[in-house]
Amino acid sequence: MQDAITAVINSSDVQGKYLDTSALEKLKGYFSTGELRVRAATSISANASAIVKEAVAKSLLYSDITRPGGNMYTTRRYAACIRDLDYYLRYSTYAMLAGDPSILDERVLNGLKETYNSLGVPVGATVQSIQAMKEVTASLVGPDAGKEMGVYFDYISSGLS
Ligand SMILES: CCC1=C(C)/C(=C/C2=NC(=C\c3[nH]c(/C=C4\NC(=O)[C@H](C)[C@H]4CC)c(C)c3CCC(=O)O)/C(CCC(=O)O)=C2C)NC1=O
Repeated sequence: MQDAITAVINSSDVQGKYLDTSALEKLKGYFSTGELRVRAATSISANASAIVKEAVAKSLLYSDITRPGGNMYTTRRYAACIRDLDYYLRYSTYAMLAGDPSILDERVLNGLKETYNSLGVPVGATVQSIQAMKEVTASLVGPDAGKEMGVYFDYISSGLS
Protein backbone atom coordinates (compact mmCIF):
# COMPACT_ATOMS: atom_id res chain seq x y z
CA MET A 1 0.00 0.00 0.00
CA GLN A 2 1.16 3.49 -0.84
CA ASP A 3 0.06 6.90 0.39
CA ALA A 4 0.36 10.39 -1.04
CA ILE A 5 3.68 10.96 0.73
CA THR A 6 5.44 7.75 -0.31
CA ALA A 7 4.08 8.11 -3.87
CA VAL A 8 5.67 11.55 -4.22
CA ILE A 9 8.94 10.54 -2.55
CA ASN A 10 9.27 7.31 -4.56
CA SER A 11 8.84 9.15 -7.82
CA SER A 12 11.53 11.71 -6.86
CA ASP A 13 13.80 8.89 -5.67
CA VAL A 14 13.47 7.02 -8.97
CA GLN A 15 14.71 10.18 -10.72
CA GLY A 16 17.45 10.73 -8.11
CA LYS A 17 16.16 14.24 -7.43
CA TYR A 18 15.01 16.39 -4.55
CA LEU A 19 11.28 17.07 -4.58
CA ASP A 20 10.47 19.54 -7.36
CA THR A 21 7.81 22.23 -7.24
CA SER A 22 4.99 20.02 -8.45
CA ALA A 23 5.91 17.26 -5.98
CA LEU A 24 5.97 19.82 -3.16
CA GLU A 25 2.62 21.22 -4.28
CA LYS A 26 1.14 17.73 -4.13
CA LEU A 27 2.42 17.25 -0.59
CA LYS A 28 1.14 20.67 0.45
CA GLY A 29 -2.30 19.81 -0.90
CA TYR A 30 -2.28 16.54 1.01
CA PHE A 31 -1.17 18.08 4.32
CA SER A 32 -3.61 20.96 4.06
CA THR A 33 -6.53 18.55 3.68
CA GLY A 34 -5.36 16.27 6.52
CA GLU A 35 -7.90 17.44 9.04
CA LEU A 36 -10.71 17.28 6.48
CA ARG A 37 -9.80 13.65 5.74
CA VAL A 38 -9.68 12.60 9.38
CA ARG A 39 -12.98 14.32 10.15
CA ALA A 40 -14.64 12.64 7.17
CA ALA A 41 -13.28 9.22 8.17
CA THR A 42 -14.63 9.72 11.69
CA SER A 43 -18.16 10.46 10.55
CA ILE A 44 -18.14 7.74 7.90
CA SER A 45 -17.12 5.10 10.43
CA ALA A 46 -19.78 6.27 12.87
CA ASN A 47 -22.44 6.05 10.15
CA ALA A 48 -21.22 3.19 7.97
CA SER A 49 -24.23 0.91 8.25
CA ALA A 50 -26.66 3.80 7.69
CA ILE A 51 -24.72 4.84 4.57
CA VAL A 52 -24.87 1.32 3.13
CA LYS A 53 -28.55 0.95 4.00
CA GLU A 54 -29.52 4.22 2.37
CA ALA A 55 -27.47 3.46 -0.74
CA VAL A 56 -29.20 0.09 -1.08
CA ALA A 57 -32.61 1.76 -0.69
CA LYS A 58 -31.71 4.30 -3.38
CA SER A 59 -30.30 1.87 -5.92
CA LEU A 60 -31.27 -1.77 -5.45
CA LEU A 61 -34.36 -2.30 -3.30
CA TYR A 62 -37.56 -3.35 -5.07
CA SER A 63 -35.74 -3.90 -8.35
CA ASP A 64 -35.53 -7.19 -10.26
CA ILE A 65 -32.28 -7.85 -8.42
CA THR A 66 -34.05 -8.35 -5.07
CA ARG A 67 -36.90 -10.44 -6.54
CA PRO A 68 -36.81 -14.24 -7.10
CA GLY A 69 -34.23 -14.99 -9.77
CA GLY A 70 -32.28 -11.79 -8.97
CA ASN A 71 -28.73 -11.95 -7.70
CA MET A 72 -29.62 -10.46 -4.28
CA TYR A 73 -32.55 -12.81 -3.76
CA THR A 74 -32.20 -15.11 -0.73
CA THR A 75 -30.93 -13.79 2.56
CA ARG A 76 -27.48 -15.24 2.00
CA ARG A 77 -26.93 -13.34 -1.22
CA TYR A 78 -28.56 -10.17 0.12
CA ALA A 79 -26.13 -10.29 3.04
CA ALA A 80 -23.16 -10.91 0.70
CA CYS A 81 -24.11 -7.80 -1.27
CA ILE A 82 -24.42 -5.61 1.85
CA ARG A 83 -21.07 -6.96 3.02
CA ASP A 84 -19.47 -6.12 -0.33
CA LEU A 85 -20.78 -2.54 -0.14
CA ASP A 86 -19.38 -2.24 3.35
CA TYR A 87 -15.99 -3.39 2.00
CA TYR A 88 -16.15 -0.72 -0.70
CA LEU A 89 -17.00 1.96 1.83
CA ARG A 90 -14.30 0.91 4.30
CA TYR A 91 -11.53 0.54 1.73
CA SER A 92 -12.49 3.83 0.03
CA THR A 93 -12.19 5.49 3.43
CA TYR A 94 -8.69 3.99 3.88
CA ALA A 95 -7.68 5.18 0.40
CA MET A 96 -9.10 8.65 1.08
CA LEU A 97 -7.05 8.86 4.32
CA ALA A 98 -3.93 7.71 2.45
CA GLY A 99 -4.66 10.01 -0.50
CA ASP A 100 -3.76 7.11 -2.79
CA PRO A 101 -5.79 4.36 -4.50
CA SER A 102 -3.19 1.58 -4.40
CA ILE A 103 -4.86 -0.20 -1.49
CA LEU A 104 -7.95 -0.61 -3.66
CA ASP A 105 -5.97 -2.43 -6.36
CA GLU A 106 -4.28 -4.68 -3.83
CA ARG A 107 -7.13 -5.59 -1.50
CA VAL A 108 -10.36 -5.00 -3.40
CA LEU A 109 -10.08 -5.03 -7.18
CA ASN A 110 -7.55 -7.83 -7.59
CA GLY A 111 -9.59 -10.68 -9.15
CA LEU A 112 -12.94 -9.10 -8.24
CA LYS A 113 -14.35 -8.75 -11.73
CA GLU A 114 -13.56 -12.39 -12.49
CA THR A 115 -15.22 -13.48 -9.23
CA TYR A 116 -18.33 -11.42 -10.00
CA ASN A 117 -18.53 -12.75 -13.54
CA SER A 118 -18.20 -16.35 -12.45
CA LEU A 119 -20.92 -15.95 -9.78
CA GLY A 120 -23.25 -13.93 -12.00
CA VAL A 121 -23.06 -10.85 -9.75
CA PRO A 122 -24.26 -7.98 -11.97
CA VAL A 123 -21.48 -5.42 -12.36
CA GLY A 124 -23.73 -2.62 -13.67
CA ALA A 125 -26.01 -2.77 -10.62
CA THR A 126 -22.99 -2.96 -8.32
CA VAL A 127 -21.56 0.20 -9.88
CA GLN A 128 -24.95 1.92 -9.48
CA SER A 129 -24.99 1.09 -5.79
CA ILE A 130 -21.40 2.34 -5.37
CA GLN A 131 -22.44 5.58 -7.06
CA ALA A 132 -25.42 5.80 -4.68
CA MET A 133 -22.98 5.40 -1.75
CA LYS A 134 -20.94 8.23 -3.22
CA GLU A 135 -24.00 10.54 -3.10
CA VAL A 136 -25.06 9.45 0.37
CA THR A 137 -21.52 9.87 1.71
CA ALA A 138 -21.14 13.33 0.16
CA SER A 139 -24.36 14.47 1.80
CA LEU A 140 -23.03 13.26 5.15
CA VAL A 141 -19.48 14.66 5.02
CA GLY A 142 -20.05 17.74 2.87
CA PRO A 143 -18.92 18.66 -0.64
CA ASP A 144 -15.12 18.90 -0.14
CA ALA A 145 -14.63 15.60 1.67
CA GLY A 146 -17.38 14.14 -0.52
CA LYS A 147 -15.32 14.96 -3.60
CA GLU A 148 -12.26 13.26 -2.08
CA MET A 149 -14.26 10.11 -1.29
CA GLY A 150 -15.80 10.29 -4.76
CA VAL A 151 -12.36 9.77 -6.31
CA TYR A 152 -12.11 6.32 -4.70
CA PHE A 153 -15.72 5.26 -5.27
CA ASP A 154 -15.13 6.11 -8.93
CA TYR A 155 -11.85 4.21 -8.89
CA ILE A 156 -13.63 1.04 -7.75
CA SER A 157 -16.46 1.64 -10.25
CA SER A 158 -14.10 1.90 -13.20
CA GLY A 159 -11.99 -0.99 -11.94
CA LEU A 160 -15.10 -3.17 -12.02
CA SER A 161 -16.40 -1.97 -15.38
C1 LIG B 1 -12.31 -7.08 0.87
C2 LIG B 1 -12.34 -7.49 -0.55
C3 LIG B 1 -13.42 -8.45 -0.93
C4 LIG B 1 -14.43 -8.23 -1.84
C5 LIG B 1 -14.69 -6.98 -2.59
C6 LIG B 1 -15.19 -9.44 -1.93
C7 LIG B 1 -16.28 -9.65 -2.79
C8 LIG B 1 -17.00 -10.86 -3.02
N1 LIG B 1 -18.32 -10.87 -3.22
C9 LIG B 1 -18.76 -12.15 -3.39
C10 LIG B 1 -20.09 -12.60 -3.57
C11 LIG B 1 -21.26 -11.84 -3.77
N2 LIG B 1 -21.38 -10.49 -4.00
C12 LIG B 1 -22.70 -10.15 -4.19
C13 LIG B 1 -23.09 -8.77 -4.45
C14 LIG B 1 -24.15 -8.23 -5.16
N3 LIG B 1 -25.13 -8.90 -5.83
C15 LIG B 1 -26.00 -8.02 -6.39
O1 LIG B 1 -26.95 -8.32 -7.12
C16 LIG B 1 -25.70 -6.64 -6.01
C17 LIG B 1 -25.74 -5.69 -7.20
C18 LIG B 1 -24.32 -6.77 -5.37
C19 LIG B 1 -24.15 -5.89 -4.10
C20 LIG B 1 -23.96 -4.44 -4.44
C21 LIG B 1 -23.46 -11.33 -4.02
C22 LIG B 1 -24.98 -11.45 -4.08
C23 LIG B 1 -22.57 -12.39 -3.78
C24 LIG B 1 -22.91 -13.85 -3.56
C25 LIG B 1 -23.08 -14.52 -4.92
C26 LIG B 1 -23.34 -16.00 -4.81
O2 LIG B 1 -22.69 -16.69 -4.00
O3 LIG B 1 -24.22 -16.45 -5.52
C27 LIG B 1 -17.62 -13.00 -3.32
C28 LIG B 1 -17.64 -14.50 -3.46
C29 LIG B 1 -17.43 -15.21 -2.13
C30 LIG B 1 -18.49 -14.88 -1.13
O4 LIG B 1 -19.69 -15.08 -1.41
O5 LIG B 1 -18.11 -14.37 -0.07
C31 LIG B 1 -16.52 -12.20 -3.11
C32 LIG B 1 -15.08 -12.65 -3.03
N4 LIG B 1 -14.66 -10.35 -1.06
C33 LIG B 1 -13.59 -9.79 -0.45
O6 LIG B 1 -12.86 -10.35 0.42
